[in-house]
Amino acid sequence: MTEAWTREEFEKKLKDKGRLYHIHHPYQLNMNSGKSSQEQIQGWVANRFYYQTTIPIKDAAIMANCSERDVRRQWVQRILDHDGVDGDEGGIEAWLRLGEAVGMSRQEVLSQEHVLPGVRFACDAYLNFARRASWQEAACSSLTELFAPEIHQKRLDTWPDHYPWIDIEGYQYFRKRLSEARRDVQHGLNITLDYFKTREQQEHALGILQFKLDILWSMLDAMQIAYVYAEPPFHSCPEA
Ligand code: AHQ
Repeated sequence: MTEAWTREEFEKKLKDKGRLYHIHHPYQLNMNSGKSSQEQIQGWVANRFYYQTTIPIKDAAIMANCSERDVRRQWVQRILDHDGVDGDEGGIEAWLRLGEAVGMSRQEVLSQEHVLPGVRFACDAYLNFARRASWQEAACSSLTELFAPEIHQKRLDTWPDHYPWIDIEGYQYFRKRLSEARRDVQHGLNITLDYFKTREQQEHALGILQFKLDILWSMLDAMQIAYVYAEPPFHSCPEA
């Protein structure tokens, strides 16, 4: 029987997965180094809007599976952060403002007309996982946010100089996630370290985190093919 990792070893194994985070994806590298066109930035914002609107539904699915009041009292904040409350419009509204800041109308972003099949499938896979898995497994899948503050900070540090045409009001979402992600991920990490105890369970948790890394990577793959290689879905099909 392989011995379980200590809590510290397990946490390090989870954090070592950061090596595969989508901050290293060519699409993300291009955006952060100023190489992206307005169309590529708009494509990313419009496609990531589908991911953003999926998150609170995913979190509600986790809450629906969770019988522990103390966990729900904390987890509910994630939904409010995205959907908003009186006095704070929330992340989905902030993302719509990002859409306007990069030159799209709210309606164009809300219409989902730009959402690529690969992005939709990846986001729907995340939501369906959260509905079907235990709430502890779904909490574990949110741990990609261990690496999110760095990616939000990188955008805030690099995009204003690279893309002066983007209205800086649009960056409010990234600023807001810096603190929200740090708070959320501490809760998700504690749930994960407490719940996955045997070596087999710990390895399973690493597999769940890899699944979520695959989701984030696949979303950018779809955008890379459509907006960088200029080979959008069905581009090679005969004209109607
Ligand atoms: O804006 C993001 C966000 O609200 C969340 C929630 C969290 C989850 O529950 O899976 N993950 C996540 C992420 C957000 N932004 C992504 C980005 O690159 O801007 C990163 C993503 C994540 O790391 O999972």
